[in-house]
Amino acid sequence: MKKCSFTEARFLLSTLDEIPPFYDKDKKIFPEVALVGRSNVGKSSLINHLLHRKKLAKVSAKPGKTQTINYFNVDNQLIVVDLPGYGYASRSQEMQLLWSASIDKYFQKRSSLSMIILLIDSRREPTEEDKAIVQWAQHHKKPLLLIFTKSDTLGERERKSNLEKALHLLPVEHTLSYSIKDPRSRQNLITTINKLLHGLAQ
Ligand SMILES: Nc1nc2c(ncn2[C@@H]2O[C@H](COP(=O)(O)OP(=O)(O)OP(=O)(O)O)[C@@H](O)[C@H]2O)c(=O)[nH]1
Ligand SMILES: [Mg+2]
Repeated sequence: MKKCSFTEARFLLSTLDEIPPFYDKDKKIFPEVALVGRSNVGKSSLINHLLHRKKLAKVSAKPGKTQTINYFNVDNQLIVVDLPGYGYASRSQEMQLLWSASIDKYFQKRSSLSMIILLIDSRREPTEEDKAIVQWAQHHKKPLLLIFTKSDTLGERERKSNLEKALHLLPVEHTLSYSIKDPRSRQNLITTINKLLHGLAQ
């Protein structure tokens, strides 16, 4: 895959159903990068920031905004996937079960899944679900990037100490801190995604 510049993005589909992978015009499967993490961690905001589009993914100050799996085509090179967040207790149990089943199914069945981006709020401790995602990625040898979101909400010292604590619980090789208020976050993320996807192709 050539380097992806994240210049052009287009919404493809919003569903909880299992769907076939997306193909390019030469019938090659597009690699997929999925963003996962607890509700309100900032997945949809990060997608809008990364793709330079204010309202491509739905964002809310209240948890539980993204209720389906959303697929976006980026530069006709890869697919970015916005998943519903987990751990949102006020949602009905039925919806929670439906979401966790859909996320599980996505991870188990999606042959085009090439990279997982797990988001953790810089201010919060990782959860059991976060641990399960890390274990799943490591077991299935999927490239995994851990992103500490909302880094602008903490001072440098607190941010670093939280990061160290989280890495103790989630021993992950590739990490980034991210703020949608900092354009450098976006550039670092683009470089890292390209590096991890390229490593995969070698
Ligand atoms: N200060 C700050 N706030 C952020 C940042 N990223 C996201 N937020 C805020 O966090 C809230 C939740 O953002 P979303 O992007 O909707 O979170 P989500 O993970 O998609 O949530 P679900 O769809 O419920 O899973 C919004 O109020 C955002 O404005 C950030 O870098 N800094
Ligand atoms: Mg969302």
